[in-house]
Amino acid sequence: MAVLDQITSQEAMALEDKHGAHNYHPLPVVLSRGEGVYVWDVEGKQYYDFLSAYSAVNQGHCHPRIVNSMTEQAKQLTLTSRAFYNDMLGKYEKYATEYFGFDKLLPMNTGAEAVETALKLCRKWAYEVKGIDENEAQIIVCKNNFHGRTTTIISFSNDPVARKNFGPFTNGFIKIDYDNLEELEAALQNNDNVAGFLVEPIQGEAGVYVPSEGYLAKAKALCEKYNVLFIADEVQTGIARTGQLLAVNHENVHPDILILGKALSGGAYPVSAVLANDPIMNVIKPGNHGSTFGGNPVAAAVAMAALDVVKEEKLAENAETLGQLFRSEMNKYIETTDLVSLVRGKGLLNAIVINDDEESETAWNICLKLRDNGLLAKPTHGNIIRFAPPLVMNEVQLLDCVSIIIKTLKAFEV
Ligand code: IF1
Repeated sequence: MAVLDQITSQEAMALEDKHGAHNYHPLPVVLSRGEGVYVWDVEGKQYYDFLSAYSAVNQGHCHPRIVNSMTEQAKQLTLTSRAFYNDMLGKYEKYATEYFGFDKLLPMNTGAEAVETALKLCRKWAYEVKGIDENEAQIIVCKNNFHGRTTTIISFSNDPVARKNFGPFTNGFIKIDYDNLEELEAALQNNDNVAGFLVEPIQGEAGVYVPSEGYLAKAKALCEKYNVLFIADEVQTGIARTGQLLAVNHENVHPDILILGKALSGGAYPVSAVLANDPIMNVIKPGNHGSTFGGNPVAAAVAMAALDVVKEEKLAENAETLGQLFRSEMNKYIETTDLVSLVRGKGLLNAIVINDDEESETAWNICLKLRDNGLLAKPTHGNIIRFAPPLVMNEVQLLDCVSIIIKTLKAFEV
């Protein structure tokens, strides 16, 4: 079979099953085209995309501005490595540092790489600026976190499926409850070796847990009090997803280290970044860190286009408005049923909790039925379904999606 031959959904799934590692359990739908808020399967059926590749496609599928920036740059120069300069990286670094308000940017490719970069940066700052004894630095993390899948990152995960049989693990992490300032202060005040606090402004994979109002601001203040770096993982919550450019903007928090990924490229290309001010970022010297593709010209071009689109199309404002509409419409339905216990989220990062135990198949079966009804979403854990459409959605489309979701849920009411 020639690789580009048109194949059926069944053939595509069979190929992956036979030739690919089984590291995912995808919803059985085979996509072949995307445009804006829509995707189409190989048989030509159209769907609303309500996952946005886990908030990577905030700007909509195949946004012409972003695709064009990628193809134009790809015709010119794709990769130099950092052994040499190129004419795109400095322009991108200037653009992005001014865009987010930091002195410097360290370019990487995936979110996990950016998280690893932030951890290394925080530790090096701890030894060379704060003065912690070498190899004694501790970084506080939150239980039920998700920051990626590298061995160090799963070392501080408490998800058994992500951890089992991948040891031995990396030391130097303290786990506390999310949204618990008392535990954060207790971990800070009794330990001079704390270098940083790594936190998701909203815990995405855990089930879109929005912390109490003021949590992020008070946590940042505690970090300042104890000379500890506040590290915001905005890989999923950033780039306008929650109704502000960054989720920390809801509380006017300026992190010491900012981690970006996913929609930094609009989902067109792997682009991630770590941003910090000079007193922190300048601990990094030549040879300390990097990657072959980090800061490549295509990534630079794509990221600048993707960030332009966020501002020009007012995606944060749209996410805020449509998110409020989504939650208000879902709450009206929730009042009429026992099937769904709540809807929660910020902007267009939301989730519903199915009134069933974690092990039940209900959420999965609802997502299969949503697929049949023309909308794609996927459960995070057991009984929680995340809803995260592209931020370019309009009100008519959103209300159409709400009616599909409610119609589907009603079929599961007992
Ligand atoms: C999977 C969800 C999971 C992230 C945050 C770093 C990363 C992610 C806050 C790492 C990645 C992706 C990974 C993907 C599913 C998805 C995800 F929360 F978005 F749904 F897993 F939790 N920080 N999240 O959310 O970025 O290396 O993937 O570019 O691994 O199954 P990455």
